[in-house]
Amino acid sequence: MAAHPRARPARVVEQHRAGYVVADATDHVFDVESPPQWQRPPGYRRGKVAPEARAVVGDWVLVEDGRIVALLPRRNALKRAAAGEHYRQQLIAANVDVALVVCGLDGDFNPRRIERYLLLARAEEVEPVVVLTKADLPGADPDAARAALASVLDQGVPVLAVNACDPAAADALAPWLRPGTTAVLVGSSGAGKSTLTNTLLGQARMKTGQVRERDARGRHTTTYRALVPLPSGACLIDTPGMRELKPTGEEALDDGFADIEALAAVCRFRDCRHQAEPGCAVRAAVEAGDLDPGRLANYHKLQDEVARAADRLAQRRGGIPPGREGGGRPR
Ligand SMILES: Nc1nc2c(ncn2[C@@H]2O[C@H](COP(=O)(O)OP(=O)(O)OP(=O)(O)O)[C@@H](O)[C@H]2O)c(=O)[nH]1
Ligand SMILES: [Mg+2]
Ligand SMILES: [Zn+2]
Repeated sequence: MAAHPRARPARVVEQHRAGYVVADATDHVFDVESPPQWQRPPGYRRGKVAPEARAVVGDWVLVEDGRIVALLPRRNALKRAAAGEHYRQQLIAANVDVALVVCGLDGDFNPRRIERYLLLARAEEVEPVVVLTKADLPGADPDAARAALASVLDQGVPVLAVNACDPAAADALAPWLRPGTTAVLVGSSGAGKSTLTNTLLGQARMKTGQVRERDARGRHTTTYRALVPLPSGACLIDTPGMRELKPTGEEALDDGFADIEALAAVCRFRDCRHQAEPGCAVRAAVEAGDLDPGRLANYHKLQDEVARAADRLAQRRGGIPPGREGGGRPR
């Protein structure tokens, strides 16, 4: 601050390749340049500043003379690991209270993907709400979908089925869009994130695009993240559809898989992997029909991915992965 006496706080509302758009306290919206150290010098593989140290939509920054001069501390940031050889985090949005996990009740519906989103949200203490769109389409079966998400519902995560084009969707979402709340829409391309944004806004501000007939896949219509103030007084962040959701290694499976962790606590062996060990309470629950085998498989897969990402993260930081210093976890 001392070095920038004329700097003013503003919130990042759009993020483009070339720079940012911010809004200040008077709702004045304007373009700003990034600090030079955030811009990758041509010919360099990596910029001087790590991606997570640069502003994303939802961040507060200090602006002076049309340029960002500082990133203010953030409360949290929804993130995933970026694809590629090197460990890198990709921030989706910062300073968020609620994650609206949008999934169509067409070919897009996938409980395993939803579990993945919930894992990422909880790691940052973002409250997840599952929004199943396209409930109006012939063939949509909200009851069957809710049954497939029984363990998610059991953990207190709300699951709503809506027609994203219908203003009634705004009423259904109202409890999570109170004044001062920041909510982010996440989900695959074509799930209906921008359609919901427009319905909540009461006007067609974001471009939407038809999905492919064959497999209900979207065409990546939204290409940048945007924060829009809603009439309700909440802030809503629309994002481009994501293909891949890799954990960063900072997640804990305990919250999202409390049912499996509770069963694991009574397995005969403390280090039971729930594969072929005798006295495994988790496998017994699957055999008794009390636990979805797909959910268990996803748990194993995610556990593996989180552990591997945690190793890569620790390598990058040059330390020992958190919680792995002393062998197994005590019972
Ligand atoms: N009938 C019906 N159509 C919907 C619903 N939600 C979305 N759609 C349609 O699905 C298509 C994709 O919607 P978008 O809002 O563009 O999807 P998106 O999630 O923003 O996709 P990306 O921007 O590509 O990530 C559009 O043709 C919408 O009209 C719904 O609840 N009911
Ligand atoms: Mg969109
Ligand atoms: Zn076991």
